[in-house]
Amino acid sequence: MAEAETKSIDNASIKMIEKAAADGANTAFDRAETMKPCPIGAEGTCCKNCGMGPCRVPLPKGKEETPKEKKERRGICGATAETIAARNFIRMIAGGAAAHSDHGRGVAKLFLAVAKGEAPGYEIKDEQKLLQLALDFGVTIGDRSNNEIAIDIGEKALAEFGKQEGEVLFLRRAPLKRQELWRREGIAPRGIDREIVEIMHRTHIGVDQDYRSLLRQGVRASIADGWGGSMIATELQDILFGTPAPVLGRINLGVLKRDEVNLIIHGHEPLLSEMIVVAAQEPQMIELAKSKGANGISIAGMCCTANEILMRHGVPLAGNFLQQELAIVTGAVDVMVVDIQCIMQSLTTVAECYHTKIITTSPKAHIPGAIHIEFDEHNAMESARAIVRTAIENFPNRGSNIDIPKEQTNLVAGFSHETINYLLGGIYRASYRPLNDNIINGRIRGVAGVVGCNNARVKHNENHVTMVKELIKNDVLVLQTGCSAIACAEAGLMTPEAAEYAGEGLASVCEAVGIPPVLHLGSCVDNSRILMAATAMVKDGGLGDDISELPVAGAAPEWMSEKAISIGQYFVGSGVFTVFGATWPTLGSPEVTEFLFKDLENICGGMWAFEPNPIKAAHLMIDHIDKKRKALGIDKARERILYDMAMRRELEAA
Ligand code: SF4
Ligand code: MSK
Repeated sequence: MAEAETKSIDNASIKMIEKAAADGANTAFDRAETMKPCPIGAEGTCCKNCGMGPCRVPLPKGKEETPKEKKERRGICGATAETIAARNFIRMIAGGAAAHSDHGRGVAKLFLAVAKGEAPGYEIKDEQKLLQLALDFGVTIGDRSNNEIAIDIGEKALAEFGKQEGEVLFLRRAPLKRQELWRREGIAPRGIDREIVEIMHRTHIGVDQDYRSLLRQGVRASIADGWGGSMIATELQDILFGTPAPVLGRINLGVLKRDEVNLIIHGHEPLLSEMIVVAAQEPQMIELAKSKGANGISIAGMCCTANEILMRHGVPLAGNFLQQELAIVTGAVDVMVVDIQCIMQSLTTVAECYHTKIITTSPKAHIPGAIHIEFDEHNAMESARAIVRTAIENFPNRGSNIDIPKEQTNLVAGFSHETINYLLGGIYRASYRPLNDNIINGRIRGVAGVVGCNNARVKHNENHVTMVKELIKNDVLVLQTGCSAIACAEAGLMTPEAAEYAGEGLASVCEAVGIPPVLHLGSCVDNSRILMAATAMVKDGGLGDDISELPVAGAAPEWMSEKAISIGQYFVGSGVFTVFGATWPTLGSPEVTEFLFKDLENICGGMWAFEPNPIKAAHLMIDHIDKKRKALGIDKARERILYDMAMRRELEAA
């Protein structure tokens, strides 16, 4: 038991790590022990961009490098450690931005098909948001039907990906000062695909060989992700499936049911999972399940698909990235259906120890050993029914080796940017004014976006929960997405009662508005909601003219994916100080690291930091928030409040 306890802070996961060991199922927790990272690659100084390499140019350890040695420390083509580290870093951005944006493209294609009446089963659910987007995109509303408007929006959205000139349209949503900065610095993205392709071109052997211009292109591509591909995904998904509103849910492996068919939906896109949720409720499916001896059909989510269906339907959430194999280890999962991103190839080998069937659904994501039932937007309901039927048929094949941990926790999710607006200001005068006022009067010190993955190199969920508790204790309101949101929800931080962990000022606001101190904003692409929330704070006034002036900070304390690097870079590129934990991929080049951690502040108003200790990282964020409060001249208000509290404590003690 002691060994499993060193791998996760979550009791349900600890139990399943133990069970996996007993069952002989090899998981990421085991592989992280046997597979040690290459120290040169980890620091970003290994290049394999051509057939003469790989070339390794590590920083010499334990001795001062002479200027001659530094000059000669190059790859065969002459590339320096700076060039190699910068190329590797922005190739990560390209990978992450491509993943988010291809997701956005898929949503735009479905959106257009729905508008044209070619995707039965789907409909436009949020008319208000449709009309808002029409205004943003300059689409005529007049007396046209929703579908006519939606066709124009869908075509404009799709065109954003292949656009060659001009600017990504959603840049216009940013504060004016930010737009001007992007244009002045030459980092306003022209088209989404173009910026990603340009990274691949510039990083080819013998093209861009100045780390500063390479890194600037990285910023430009990341902005195309956050304010382009990801924002398109979020906006169009909201119009198609409904903009999330607060919803009560349950979370952790304990949501699996012993007496029901368990179907887990894992990945990132809500396109098919929305249909699976509907198919599982059809009377003929429930009848079929009963005929196989089950009491019903239970759907649970995993990773970001989970966040999507939780936010809109309250579907229970089984866990985050490092719990995907552990769910199968329960022995109670009849089907795990996956789409794209963050799906471990080992799911099929873990499943061999049990009865679970793995079903892939995306034409872009196949896994040997899985069943492939391809998602066809023109016939989505049929694919969904086939998947549900497969799960039901597999229910009788469950063995006796079943152990579902009892752990499950309540959470409140569904905090879209619009919902926060309504909750704070009321439906008729929706506004961020109360948030800004409480920041100005010091009850709320600032706002932090804490996002990102699990990383098998650090104890599962520990950094997320420790950092977020420290932030709310210091009156910082926390906005979350992705696996970080799942980690904190599992720790019980997403209920109004969690205000007990918050400082007095933040707790008083949470109690007055009726919100938890930690708000769940959705999946990885929904980090675009955090950009919109920050923009709304600027536009409401009193906190400066740009995102970089706000008392806000970002973090991904257990990041691992390229998408997380792209997200972090667009936070920074939008003016937000952003701290990553776990590991940092440019430490082999002090110049590149210095550019990202310091010089970028002069270009973007935001910069990166790396701090693996989550408490220290939280205090870097708090210090930054205090620095911004001081610059805004609102630091005194908070000091007064702190003085009052101290006085009160003294009085109580007397
Ligand atoms: Fe080596 Fe240059 Fe080829 Fe990279 S591009 S592998 S540094 S020769
Ligand atoms: S799923 S990108 S592990 S957050 Fe979005 Fe989680 Fe990171 Fe994947």
